[in-house]
Amino acid sequence: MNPAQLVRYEVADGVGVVTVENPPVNALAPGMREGVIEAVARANADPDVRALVLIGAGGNFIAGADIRQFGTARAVSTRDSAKVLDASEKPVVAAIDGYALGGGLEHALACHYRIGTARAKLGLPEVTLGIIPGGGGTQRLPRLIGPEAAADLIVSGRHASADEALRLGLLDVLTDASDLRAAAIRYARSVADVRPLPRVSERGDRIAAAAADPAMLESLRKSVARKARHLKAPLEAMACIEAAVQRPFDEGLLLEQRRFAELENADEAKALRYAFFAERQAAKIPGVDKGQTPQPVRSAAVIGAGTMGGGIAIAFADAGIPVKILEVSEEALTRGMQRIRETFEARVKRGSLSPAEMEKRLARIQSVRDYESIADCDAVVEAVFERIDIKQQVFGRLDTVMKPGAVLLTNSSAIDIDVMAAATRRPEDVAGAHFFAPANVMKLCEVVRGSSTSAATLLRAMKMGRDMGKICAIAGSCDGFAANRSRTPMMTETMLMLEEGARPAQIDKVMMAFGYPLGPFAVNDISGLDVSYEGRKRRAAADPGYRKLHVPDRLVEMGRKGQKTGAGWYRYEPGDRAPHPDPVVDEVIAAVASELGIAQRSFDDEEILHRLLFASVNEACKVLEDGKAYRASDIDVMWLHGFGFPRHRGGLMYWADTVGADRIHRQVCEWHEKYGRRWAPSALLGAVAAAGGRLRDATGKEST
Ligand code: T1G
Repeated sequence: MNPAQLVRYEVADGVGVVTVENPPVNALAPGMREGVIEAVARANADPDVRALVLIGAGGNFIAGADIRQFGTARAVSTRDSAKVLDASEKPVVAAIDGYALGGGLEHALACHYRIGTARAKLGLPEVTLGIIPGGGGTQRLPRLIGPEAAADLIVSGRHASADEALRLGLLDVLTDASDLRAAAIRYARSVADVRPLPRVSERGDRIAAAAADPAMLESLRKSVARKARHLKAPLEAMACIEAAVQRPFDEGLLLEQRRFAELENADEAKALRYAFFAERQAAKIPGVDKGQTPQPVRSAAVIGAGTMGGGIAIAFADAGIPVKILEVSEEALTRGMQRIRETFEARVKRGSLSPAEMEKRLARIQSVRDYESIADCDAVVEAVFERIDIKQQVFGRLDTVMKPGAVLLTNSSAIDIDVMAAATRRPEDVAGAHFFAPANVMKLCEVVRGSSTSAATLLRAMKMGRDMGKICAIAGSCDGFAANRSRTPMMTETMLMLEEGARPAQIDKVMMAFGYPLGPFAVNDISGLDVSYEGRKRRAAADPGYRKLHVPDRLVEMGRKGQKTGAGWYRYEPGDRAPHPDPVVDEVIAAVASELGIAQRSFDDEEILHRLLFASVNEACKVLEDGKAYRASDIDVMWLHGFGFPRHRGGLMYWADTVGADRIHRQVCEWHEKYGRRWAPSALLGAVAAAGGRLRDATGKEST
């Protein structure tokens, strides 16, 4: 958009109305801040204007700085335009509908009054991008709502609802007027003569108590440090909040400015920006018109009340979508419903859900025992036992009963979508909706296209996933699809390194130091060792050269399936999820190693990290080569949201570029010589390495 059109100024009823417009979310493009500064000057110079309103066009206030411009010099910063708003001699009212985020909220904080609609969402999400608010947010927010509430908002980066914002004092008024602009003009007229102007930068009342209570700040700082884990930005934000409490406004502002500049070009911020755009890119299907708007899924069914089925049903209920859960056996259904109730009760106990809200969500989940009862649902997600014959039977039934136009989805984690599609007379309506355990917690929904899946089905499945609060990315159908297929080699190496002398606790420690919240063995204990057991048996039967994983196979055969059986890679005390290393596992490892004649040796941390992640980088390249993902960045999104890959490292392929494709390729070739065919280098990896290119820019071959 032409910068001249980004900011409109007009006078209405003696009020200067400044409207910013940059669709879709009014991100702060170059020219916008200048336009605001100019409008404030005009209004102040015009004797017929008594007050100002700052408002966004198109249902949003301002969603912050334009993230694409980060890392480049800005002629005029949010700090500058905020300063001009703050200093205006005539009162300025921010009129907030939709998003007021980052630099957007900072503009609103620099105004003298804030009026919002029920749709307003206010926040400072900068730390999620590896930076801190840089337009005075760390100084004004604590002065307006107190340091504790400010630290909560700034360090979490979350959005506050209009109700919460009103409660906190972030909004002065919540209006239910249908015309926000008119309401804001009326409000501006009503406060036009109030002097002195209530400038947030001059307020001292909300920080006075904290200034006199260093112990409070100390405990706040500790709590932020605990939550920050591997991130720098939350700690820097906290330092600025402390300055807001202890120092004059201008000094705090200077500190904020310095810290902001240091963070903006650091690796953490670059990786987090990449992740932001990778997520949005993943929502796009190449060659499919952006304008197509799929019908939302308003009612859903889940087949199977096991752990996955229950988790998916909870995710629907959490999103406000009514769901029927079908299980033919009465006993299994009762058990499944009981588990669902327990999951909600645990949340109530933790305080993250009120008992009334729990009942509302439970009421959205209806248990049924026959297929006819789900016939009218918009979508069905099959989550039964991972066996081809059972899946075929289920899809045959669904084809008979489901209304025309319903999307038929499978939560299978490995079986070819075409197998299920072939059991129906509507293969174009069949796709995968692969959730990750626990399905009500993990954000990823891998949407899997079979060879006949229509674009309309894919789009509707993606919309369903988004409406469930999930991040979706598309994979082609193949064993393991894109997410698990690219992760399997890493899991294989974790197991084989055990045979060579590494221990689960050591490997988990390395991966946690890298930034994972849990190590791969602890995660495997949660998802269940038995989940991959069947797949391995299938692969071994199909491929005589398949390298068997004796250690996990034996553990499963001993009944050690993970947390659900009280033991897996670790031992668990009843009612406790803390993993304890178990000598029984060491004995199994020693027995397998001696049977195979493998000598034991020690591993250093870098070798562990590289062996695990290079194996997966190589496989991810093969996924792209085979056309089973559209883009390398989609695989990164899958790793971030399906496997807890540390976000500040961008994603698997983004991280790989920080090591270098060439170095990875050389190492993969070396391990290929040493360990054999499972390390066969990907041609794509070789090509990117030879060209000195970036893996993150790689795209998938066009085909399924
Ligand atoms: N910059 C550039 N593009 C943006 C953008 C932004 N801030 N926000 C959204 N977009 C694009 C996005 O890429 C997508 O484009 C389209 O808008 C719709 O977004 C000084 C320095 C507002 C909650 O962190 O969190 O201000 O893919 O699909 O689900 O302190 O976008 O269609 O081409 O996400 O309805 C702070 C980031 C910056 C807000 C809307 N601001 N945005 O979610 O739609 S730091 C943010 C969001 C800052 C100051 C500092 C979300 C949203 P395309 P969408 P949505």
